[in-house]
Amino acid sequence: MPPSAVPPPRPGTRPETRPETRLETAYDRRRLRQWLAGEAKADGVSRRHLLTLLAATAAATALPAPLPARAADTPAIVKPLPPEWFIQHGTNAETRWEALRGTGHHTPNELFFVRNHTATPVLTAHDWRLRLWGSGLRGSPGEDKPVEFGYDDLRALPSVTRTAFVECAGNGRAYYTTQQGETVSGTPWTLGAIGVARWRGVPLADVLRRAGLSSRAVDVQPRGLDAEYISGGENLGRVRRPLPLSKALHDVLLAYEMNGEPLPHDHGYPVRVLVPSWVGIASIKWVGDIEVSAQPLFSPWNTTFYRLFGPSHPKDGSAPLTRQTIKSAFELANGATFRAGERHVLHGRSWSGAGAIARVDVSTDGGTSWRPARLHDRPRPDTWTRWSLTWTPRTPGTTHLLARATDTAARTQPDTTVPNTQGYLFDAVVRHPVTVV
Ligand SMILES: Nc1nc2c(c(=O)[nH]1)N[C@H]1C(S)=C(S)[C@@H](COP(=O)(O)O)O[C@H]1N2
Ligand SMILES: [Mo]
Repeated sequence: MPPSAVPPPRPGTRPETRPETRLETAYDRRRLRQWLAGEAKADGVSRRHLLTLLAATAAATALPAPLPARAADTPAIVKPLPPEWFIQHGTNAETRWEALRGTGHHTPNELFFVRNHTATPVLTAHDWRLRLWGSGLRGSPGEDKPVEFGYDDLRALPSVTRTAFVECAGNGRAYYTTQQGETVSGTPWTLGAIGVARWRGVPLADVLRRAGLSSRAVDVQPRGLDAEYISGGENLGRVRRPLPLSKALHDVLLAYEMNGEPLPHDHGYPVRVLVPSWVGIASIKWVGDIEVSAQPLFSPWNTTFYRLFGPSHPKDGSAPLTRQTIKSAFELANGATFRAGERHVLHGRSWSGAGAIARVDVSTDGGTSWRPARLHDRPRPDTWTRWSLTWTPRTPGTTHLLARATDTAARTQPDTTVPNTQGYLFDAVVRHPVTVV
């Protein structure tokens, strides 16, 4: 985090009880409006820094009652994480690709990766409310007088079921280092920060209309009920990220079922946002409230995080990330062994945020020659396509398996990805090491 002119609230303090913070926030919000309207000079403060600052101070003053503190030894993830299924990274758990072998198109809930900024809150549907508020609703209801929906209210509305992946923007991040020699920050996921599920829920568009969506609305910002996120000593508030109204009205769900079961605690029970084809951070779990705004919204999750920074990107970063990139993975352990002279069937999956998968080419000789894989799913957007290819290795030794996908938007996986400091959106062909014995 850049140093900020406004002192961050000390962890454990209730910032909203500090009157000076309220004044600062009112001031900052006015400045932000003026600045966006071209009236304020940034006085040497970068756009990124200013946005970060405003987002952090706004968050600190607008919090629902904090959750009770968790015991220090309470695990961040509720479901079992057997080591043959998951690689643990702190509060996160990555699915092992070899564990997906033989599962169907949809990832079983028990196997689905978990990305938690803090820890899974165990909530009850009975007490849960969705609160909608802000200047983008008719009458501009404040946070203290929101439009409310209970769990049963949502379940009573017409539902939609759709298959979609949730994939972390940092999926594949480890390969920036292992394949490209780059130093990047963040969880070193290999390729297992993705899962595909059948999500059932209510279109966000229907709930927004029932809440009194105004024609002036431009952004919506769902916020999670998990604990506030503290990063670099700064309290960034609860996990939240704005979404343009156009996407919110297009295909976003308030999901309460995952593969035919109520959402598991770790995946957002009782209700999560599901934003098809976009980076995972957009799909806010344990959603508690949604700000609907007539002005653009900012949070650290669209200013500091989830933009591309680095020498090859604009000085203040790229636009906030939206669609996921294109990737492929083998349903194999790293260093899997194969008997020479025998016929093997290699299995894998490819997916893209920009369209369906049009073709997949596989190399079993480290990238020298390529053969098209057989596709097993009718390619569809927002989900992966399973594929296979036969292989009869001849000579014992180590080699690399490579898979390169092309999507219906004509994107093909490159040999290298232009790096960014936070290691997002890796899309290069991954070299999967195997041994022939
Ligand atoms: N409230 C809340 N929502 C969240 C997160 C979080 O930590 N808190 N993590 C986000 C990120 S970064 C990702 S990749 C996805 C992961 O969803 P999953 O844990 O169900 O796989 O949830 C997103 N939604
Ligand atoms: Mo993520």
